[in-house]
Amino acid sequence: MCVILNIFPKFYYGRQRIKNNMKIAFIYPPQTHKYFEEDIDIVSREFGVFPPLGLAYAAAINEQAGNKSIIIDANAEKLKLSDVLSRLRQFKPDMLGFLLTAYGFFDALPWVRFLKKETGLPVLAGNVLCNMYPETIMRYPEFDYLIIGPATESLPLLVDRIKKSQNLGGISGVAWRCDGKVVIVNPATFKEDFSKLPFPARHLLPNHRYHAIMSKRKNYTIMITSKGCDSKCTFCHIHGIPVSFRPEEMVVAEMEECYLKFGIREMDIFDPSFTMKRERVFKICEGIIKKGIDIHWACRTRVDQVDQELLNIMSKAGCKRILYGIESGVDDNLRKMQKGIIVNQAKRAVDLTKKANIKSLGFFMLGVPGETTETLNQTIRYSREIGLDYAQFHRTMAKPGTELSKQANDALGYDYWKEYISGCVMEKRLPTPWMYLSDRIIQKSTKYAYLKFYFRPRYLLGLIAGIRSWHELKRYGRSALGLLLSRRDR
Ligand code: B12
Repeated sequence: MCVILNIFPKFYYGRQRIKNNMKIAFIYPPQTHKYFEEDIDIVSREFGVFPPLGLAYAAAINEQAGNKSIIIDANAEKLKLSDVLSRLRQFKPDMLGFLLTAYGFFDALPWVRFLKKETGLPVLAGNVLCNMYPETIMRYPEFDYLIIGPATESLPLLVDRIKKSQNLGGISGVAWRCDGKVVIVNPATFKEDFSKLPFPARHLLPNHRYHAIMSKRKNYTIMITSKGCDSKCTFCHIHGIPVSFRPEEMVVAEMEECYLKFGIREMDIFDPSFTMKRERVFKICEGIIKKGIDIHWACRTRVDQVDQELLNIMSKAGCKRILYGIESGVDDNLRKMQKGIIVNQAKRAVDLTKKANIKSLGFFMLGVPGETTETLNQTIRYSREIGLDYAQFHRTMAKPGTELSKQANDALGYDYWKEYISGCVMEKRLPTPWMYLSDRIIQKSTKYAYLKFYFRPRYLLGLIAGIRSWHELKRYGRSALGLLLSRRDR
């Protein structure tokens, strides 16, 4: 029989056994740059301070079920462990919650260890890493419960059973310990039902703390209106996530809530491809315009998923920036990474975007399958030729769950991400068997690409003319200096 008995921590000694509501403290530790990240160090550090959306969803789901949540964003608030402890003493939680990503696992682990030891509280974790490697994570005795996949149904059920000290059997999408053994029950589906998912608990976030390097207004936030993607790019694992959409009226309602309740005036829509469903975007934009929501927003999409009519209405609805996955200036490269576009489509999308009075940012990947010195230079040149307002250059890295990571694992002879999370291998760059160029060349080219793009005199003048605040100026200044002076090979 497995009954949950470990919810009587030091904080609660002598309290009644069955609680009416469960208090969960969701904690986001400071995030550090990692050697295997696709962004170079300076870009990663200066890119912005973003809300931990996954935690905000989990906190909202817990509240919707009649429980209490707080979010301690130690990353944005620059809190130390001692600060977190004193907030926990005030809130008196029953459980601690952490968001686990492959990149952030070893940022979170020491915090989990310390806070669990100090409070004696059980630890719950969720997010993309728990979906991929639940068994590996549960080998760490610090983790008591994992949510695997969407949390909307599993989290309230889990919490309810824990509250009543009942057996956890029969709940899907959860991992836990039972008589010293780990039990993992996969979810029935990984598809997120956005119509049941509450809005993220922004009332628990320090909204005034967030910003992106390009943001111009405060408060700033990020938002998700869909999950998954129907493209099959080899460097991305998102196509493994079933596609699902937040209903249009709910998207508009969430934006309105951001505007009215949280003073949000700028947001980044982080969907992999916001314009995947054209009619949906029209409805969302019409809703924003009708309600007069004065939020400037940005979104990410594919260059083959925009047209003039769509861009015009997006512009009218407050869209100020579109971040396009252009990836390469070489058709053969695009084909090898199964991007499903050709080079000319990027130029067309940027032109149309400009006509709609929206700025465009191009994401480029250096060191992609088949890359040579010539193709590398061709891509760097191309980034300057198509009239982009901003560009971001990524080293091609084998992210967990991607086709590229399979190739890297084959070259290594083991599953790097699994071993990394297990603590058996160090943080390092992964092999790139899909091309001949060395890591050093890609690193140097990435920095060179930034310098070539951003340090053009005419471009710099335009950028400075568009600066609206002292903070913005400081952010750009710091990034520029960092780029010029950085010597660290990260
Ligand atoms: C928003 C976002 C961010 C935000 C917020 C972080 C977050 N995860 O909340 C910011 C900007 C901070 C961010 C940063 C990064 N991100 Co990010 N991010 C996303 C994005 C676009 C959406 C996540 C989201 O909110 N989805 C919507 C919600 C509803 O779904 P969900 O995340 O699956 O959450 C549900 C459950 O998992 C669960 N849940 C989630 N968290 C928790 C926590 C607890 C305690 C519980 C109980 C449950 C729970 O509840 C939710 C509701 O069901 C995804 C891509 C995508 N479209 O999924 C990438 C993604 C997760 N990010 C990714 C990466 C790589 C990064 C960075 C490393 C980027 C970088 N180079 O700096 C950093 C890492 C930061 C870190 N250490 O956490 C990768 C992860 C790759 C991987 N395989 O591990 C993804 C998949 C993008 C990609 N193209 O590959 N990211």
